[in-house]
Amino acid sequence: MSLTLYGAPLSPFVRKVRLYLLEKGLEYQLEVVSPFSQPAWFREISPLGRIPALRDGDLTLADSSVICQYLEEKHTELTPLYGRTAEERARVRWLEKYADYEVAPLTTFGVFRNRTLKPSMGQACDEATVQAALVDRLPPHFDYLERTLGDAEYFVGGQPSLADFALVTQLINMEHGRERLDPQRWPNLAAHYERICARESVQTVLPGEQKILAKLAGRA
Ligand SMILES: N[C@@H](CCC(=O)N[C@@H](CS)C(=O)NCC(=O)O)C(=O)O
Repeated sequence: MSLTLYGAPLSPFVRKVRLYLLEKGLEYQLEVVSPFSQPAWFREISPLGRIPALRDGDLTLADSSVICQYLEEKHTELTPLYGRTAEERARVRWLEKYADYEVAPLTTFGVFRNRTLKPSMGQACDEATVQAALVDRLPPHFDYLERTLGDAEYFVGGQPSLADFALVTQLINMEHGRERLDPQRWPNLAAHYERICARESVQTVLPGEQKILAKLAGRA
């Protein structure tokens, strides 16, 4: 039975699941559901009204981490993306949680929402919130992530994992808000961002996102 992913391409959490599915080679169809105008039936699948949600036959699930971890356990025959040992799995989950709950509120709900989404909906950008995120609040997180990555290519176990994709998906939203990591200040992290963005999975989703961004810019 094929998988249906519900959500909108510019959501970092939807992108995380799309990258996961592409990296795993799992076929899926994207059914676009906007977080701003959801059909009534969507709450049955996602009780909190958040995207993404997934349908796999009779099973429906909400939350990007729950979805990816379900697919990981279901498809043990495919390349692991949550680490290969208990220790690696714990580190991947920690970094995924860190990206989702510490980085996302700043990169996505601070920078991207204000710079890109709000103007497209006729609302003013709160530049003070953007600057507070960029100048005060994000740097300590980037310092921690820079130290944690060190000079490794990937965060955990020498191979790509959800730790990499969960962070990069947030940084893509920051870039959609016209801000990038400073490579002088966070050279390892900036190189890691380029490395992950060069992957086929990311290159597959970005052109569609650029088209949506161009439409949003036309409305601003
Ligand atoms: N922890 C959730 C977060 C999902 C989330 O916050 N999605 C946002 C869009 S990026 C949303 O649906 N917001 C609408 C709302 O909160 O009502 C996940 O990982 O899926």
